[in-house]
Amino acid sequence: MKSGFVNIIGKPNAGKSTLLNALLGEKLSIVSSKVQTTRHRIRAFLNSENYQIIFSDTPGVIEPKYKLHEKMMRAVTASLEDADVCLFVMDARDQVQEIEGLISVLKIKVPMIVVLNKMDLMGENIIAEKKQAITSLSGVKKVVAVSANKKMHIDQLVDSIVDLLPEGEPYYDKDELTDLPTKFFAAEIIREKIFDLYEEEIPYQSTVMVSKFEEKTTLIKITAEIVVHRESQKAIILGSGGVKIKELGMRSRLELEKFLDSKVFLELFVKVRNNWRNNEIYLNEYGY
Ligand SMILES: Nc1nc2c(ncn2[C@@H]2O[C@H](COP(=O)(O)OP(=O)(O)OP(=O)(O)O)[C@@H](O)[C@H]2O)c(=O)[nH]1
Ligand SMILES: [Mg+2]
Repeated sequence: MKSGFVNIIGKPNAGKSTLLNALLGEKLSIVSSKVQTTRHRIRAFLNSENYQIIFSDTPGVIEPKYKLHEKMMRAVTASLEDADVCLFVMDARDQVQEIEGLISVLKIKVPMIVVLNKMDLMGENIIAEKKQAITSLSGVKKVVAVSANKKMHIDQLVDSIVDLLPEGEPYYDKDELTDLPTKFFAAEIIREKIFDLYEEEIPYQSTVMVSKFEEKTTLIKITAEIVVHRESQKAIILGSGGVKIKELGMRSRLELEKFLDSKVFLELFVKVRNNWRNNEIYLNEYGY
């Protein structure tokens, strides 16, 4: 039996969360075409007869500009220290030199697999060239080219991970998929829809908190609060005559029903909390 901790890191938008979902065969971590979607470390387990892999998806590596960013980067640094294997995910379109720089800044000490993601966007020759260039970088044990959203070469990647895992018994119950509460994922799903539906600063200056999660006999009743920086942003979230928030509610509810495999009644409220991203008390309250 092999078991161990595998942390997924890389630049924003490299496809880390898409990769986690592909590895699990289940959508757990939220994904968007915008950068800085993931804000928390998300732990999830992949079990088989002879291994248990505990994956951590993490926020993209960035230079912190406000307190929320600092907390996001703490999730990354923590994940560098407690892994058995590190999956460094890069977009196949990124320059090798840039990735080399980032790897050396991060001082990764555990065995590292570089995942050349989005291989579907590049020609085979370029992928082969990049693979070779990265293989020679110090600390790199293996390079695997994949497409996370087309689910190409995912099995190959799992095999490479298992090769590097230490022998050991499972850490978590085999029936569990994650150690985070369902309420957390409910809030994340709504946040994903905010990333899809709103532009500019709105996704970055808002967060979602589930204040009530009640399992009734025929449905789950969820009450969530969307928190923004300013009154003007509240108006944007609502949209004229409330059309935007209605759309947000509908998209969120459909995805929540899929995730929870139950009918959902969803109630959304919008709250203004001036500059919450820089306020320690609010950040704590919202789970950061
Ligand atoms: N073409 C292509 N697009 C991909 C692939 N994997 C992910 N994407 C897209 O890349 C974008 C970013 O994906 P995410 O999984 O949210 O990236 P991330 O690294 O988790 O981003 P942050 O959480 O912001 O750090 C989304 O639009 C994905 O659909 C891939 O293999 N091929
Ligand atoms: Mg992500």
